[in-house]
Amino acid sequence: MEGAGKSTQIRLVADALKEAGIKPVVTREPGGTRSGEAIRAVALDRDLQLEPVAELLLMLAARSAFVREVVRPALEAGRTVLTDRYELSSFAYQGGGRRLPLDVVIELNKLATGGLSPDLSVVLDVDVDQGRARQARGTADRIEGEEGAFHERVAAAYRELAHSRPDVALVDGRGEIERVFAAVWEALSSRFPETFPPRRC
Ligand code: T5A
Repeated sequence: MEGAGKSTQIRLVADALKEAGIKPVVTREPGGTRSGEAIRAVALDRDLQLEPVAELLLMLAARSAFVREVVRPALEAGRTVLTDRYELSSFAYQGGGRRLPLDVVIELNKLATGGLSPDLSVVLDVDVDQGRARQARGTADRIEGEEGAFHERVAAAYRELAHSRPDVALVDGRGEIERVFAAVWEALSSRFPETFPPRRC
């Protein structure tokens, strides 16, 4: 969700991994490649009007390059990849928020990723207004600037996905940064203790 603290938490997880001797590949979506950053600029340009389908296809075009240029080579080299947003954002924003049929979004996403899904997606759950208040900096981009009802649909879709999929962990993102980090690490550590060893936060 917007302003939920993803960038903050991914930085903390990356730092903790480095302390444990693992240097992760940290990246973000849309973006992470030259073409992806160019697509990001278009997709988030508040001066453009885009149909929901066009928005989805832009996200998927960026993802296709991202998987080919960043994620697959990193995994093949044995690296751990942490990404700030991935396919779950399309399911929640373009499926839930824009009301595109979720089964179609999922199928098209498979085409873009070649079926490469994350081992785990962590969703930071915050109240929509709280997240947007945290973001209060500069001008809102095209998607951030959507009405509250849109963001509520996105949040509801994330919660639904978290409840229905075992590869999604829902973490309460409302507390202090360190407390949220402890919960994020626990979600990772309980599933993948060799990569994310238990720690006393
Ligand atoms: N999108 C993306 C789609 O529609 N479909 C897709 O398929 C994909 C991949 C991307 C946009 O694209 C859309 C969704 C998005 O609208 P983005 O930049 O990735 O945009 O997403 P944003 O949510 O806009 O990212 P932000 O950087 O604004 O939010 P973060 O990363 O969630 O939050 P963060 O960590 O930067 O924190 C924001 C502020 O809150 C503070 C931080 O210090 C910072 O000031 N903060 C806290 N304050 C109090 N308590 C805490 N626990 C805090 N955690 C962080």
